[in-house]
Amino acid sequence: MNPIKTLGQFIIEKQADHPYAKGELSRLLRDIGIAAKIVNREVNKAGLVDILGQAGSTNIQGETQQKLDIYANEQFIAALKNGGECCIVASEENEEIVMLDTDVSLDAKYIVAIDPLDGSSNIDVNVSVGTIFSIYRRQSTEGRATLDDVLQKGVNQVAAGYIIYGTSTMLVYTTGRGVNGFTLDPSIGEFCLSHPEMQFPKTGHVYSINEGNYVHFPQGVKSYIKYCQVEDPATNRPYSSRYVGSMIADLHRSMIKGGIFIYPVTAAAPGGKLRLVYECNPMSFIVEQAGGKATNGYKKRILELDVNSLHQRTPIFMGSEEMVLKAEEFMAQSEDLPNISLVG
Ligand code: AHM
Ligand code: MG
Repeated sequence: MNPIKTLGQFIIEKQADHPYAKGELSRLLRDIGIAAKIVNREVNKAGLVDILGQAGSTNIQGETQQKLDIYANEQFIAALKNGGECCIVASEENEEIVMLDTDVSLDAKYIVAIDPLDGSSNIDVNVSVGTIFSIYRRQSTEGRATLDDVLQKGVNQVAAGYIIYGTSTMLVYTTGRGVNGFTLDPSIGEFCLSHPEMQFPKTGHVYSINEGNYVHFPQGVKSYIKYCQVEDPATNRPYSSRYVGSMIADLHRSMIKGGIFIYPVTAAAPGGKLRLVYECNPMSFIVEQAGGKATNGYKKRILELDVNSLHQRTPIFMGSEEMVLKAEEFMAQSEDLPNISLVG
């Protein structure tokens, strides 16, 4: 029987690969792991909301119920504040950056960008949701860190990961040396290494896109969808269509089975819907580290896009390399480039 390796043990082992590391990043990852377990506990009880009380109401203990995405945001920020390794949190839930004003946090050298509960509309229907995080090193050397320290290109990420609260709960992360996945064993309350060195299959036969928006897609996306639906046994077509509506779940499936996830520009979202800093950059870092490809559909790596604002959006095409390249071919053939700067 193989011995279990916990996330904590794995992080310490990996730290030994960097003889000069002082352990700050390891502690930061550990803090995120702890907050993930707390959020997991609440997400698992979400179905009890009718018994325990809706958001905004008061539960049986007299505590006011919170929306889970706000709860998750507070838990991650509190864990990062207590840990003292992070000076700024940039979150989907906060309009502005959150400065962590403790004595130790002021000099901390890491910045964390986070989407505390992505796909949260799926909670009401008991479908997987997740947390996405991204870690940068602070660039400024004097005074307090600022928004400029947050607005770094994705290539500067030191680490990134996601937690998927699904049929089982998993934490998947990279520090730029491959991608490893850990499954939460509820009986011992630990994330245990279950998916070492995750790799995207080079190609797949599942495409993932909100096809309800079809009429509003650029011609290149429409042509690619039609390509996916044509019968061609040699390339395993027609492909299957799967769309959970939680990017983490759709991407996680693609990483294990092969596939492509697309959220293009649409008429309703002319710059794309998904956010660069805390959704697309971290997922793209993981995708590339697992041998996949992540671009804006116009042959530009997501990780190289300029970051101009905290809640900036981008179209995204990511997944198995050959599928992304094929989709980009169709994009390049069509003339209707969107009226936004996508070249970064
Ligand atoms: P959210 O951050 O408001 O939860 O939105 C992000 C989610 C992604 O997880 C998912 O891929 C996408 O929005 C689904 O959007 P749509 O319903 O437009 O297809
Ligand atoms: Mg989100």
